[in-house]
Amino acid sequence: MTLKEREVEELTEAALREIAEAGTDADLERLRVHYLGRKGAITQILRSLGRMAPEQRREVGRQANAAKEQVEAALARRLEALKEARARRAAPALDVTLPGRTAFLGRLHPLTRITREICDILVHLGFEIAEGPEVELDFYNFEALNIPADHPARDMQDTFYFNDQVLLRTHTSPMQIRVMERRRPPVRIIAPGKVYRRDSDMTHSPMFHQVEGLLVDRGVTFADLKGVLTAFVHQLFDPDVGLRFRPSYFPFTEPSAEIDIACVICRGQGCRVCSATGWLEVLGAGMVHPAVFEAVGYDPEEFTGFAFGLGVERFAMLKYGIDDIRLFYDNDLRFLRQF
Ligand code: 2U9
Repeated sequence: MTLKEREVEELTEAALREIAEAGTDADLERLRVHYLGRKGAITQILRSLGRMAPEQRREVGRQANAAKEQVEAALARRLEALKEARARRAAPALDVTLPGRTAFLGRLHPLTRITREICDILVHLGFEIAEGPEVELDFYNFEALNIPADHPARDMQDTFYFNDQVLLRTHTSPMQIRVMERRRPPVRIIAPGKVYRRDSDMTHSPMFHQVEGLLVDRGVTFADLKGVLTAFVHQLFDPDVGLRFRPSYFPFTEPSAEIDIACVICRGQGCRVCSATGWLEVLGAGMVHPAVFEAVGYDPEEFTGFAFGLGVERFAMLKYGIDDIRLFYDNDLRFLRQF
């Protein structure tokens, strides 16, 4: 590097350093004149090129032109930075005394809340949660549950079919069949989830939620069913609520029962909600039918079990005193905010 070349290099470095340190527009203007003005340092070098030997002229010329461009760009950048800093200082200061913005708090849907309450109690009693498909095969939804081909539940009036084998599950029971197919007893499971039936009015929706339970082992009796379901109802509603087991019929259980609690509205006196009976039906249950065990390859001589089922919407309506099931699905905030 020649002496001249070193001089240009040092000049450029000095210019860039001074520009970076400049604090005002006037400083920058002074620097521009000093380096790029008519008598500026870089200008003078460019002017002196004509007096140089051709070899040196080419090298110093290239260097001085590059220096000019760099210094021009640095001046423009620093001018812009100073302008931005002034704008920031001019902006109104943050007023820390202003009240904060209200955060909108979400909350759980009443059906989610009650489903969790139901499942929590049953999990503490020793049941495991089992979940599975809503689109089911006829075998799991009906056949394996001892529901014969001519049963009214299989009618097109009651069930949503995709074709003659595939349907929307009408209860969560197919899940218990699937678990029993895979595992040997003891089995203690609950199956929460959406189910579908062709039904729609104030108390019926084409999609609703169930929680069903199944317990299978050696030596399980109806006394176990009564004990578990009594503990469950007492925890969910009220430890003092009256309870009665009524004989009933389901194809998949024998014997079967329906379980009523003393009306939570009138405490058994008789009102509109309990249709003047003083009782509210809350659960169906029974001892698993031997034909169901045979369908999954369990020996009904070796194992017994009980099963139960409940409608989540019905529970929520009773617990919160709601008279129209459709309120759960409208997503009207005036309704949802009450929970
Ligand atoms: C298997 C064997 C038996 C589940 C049961 C009920 C009785 C019942 C209804 C309550 C209101 C359905 O939501 S609801 O409409 N359920 O009354 N469910 S016993 O029985 C089973 C399930 C699975 C393998």
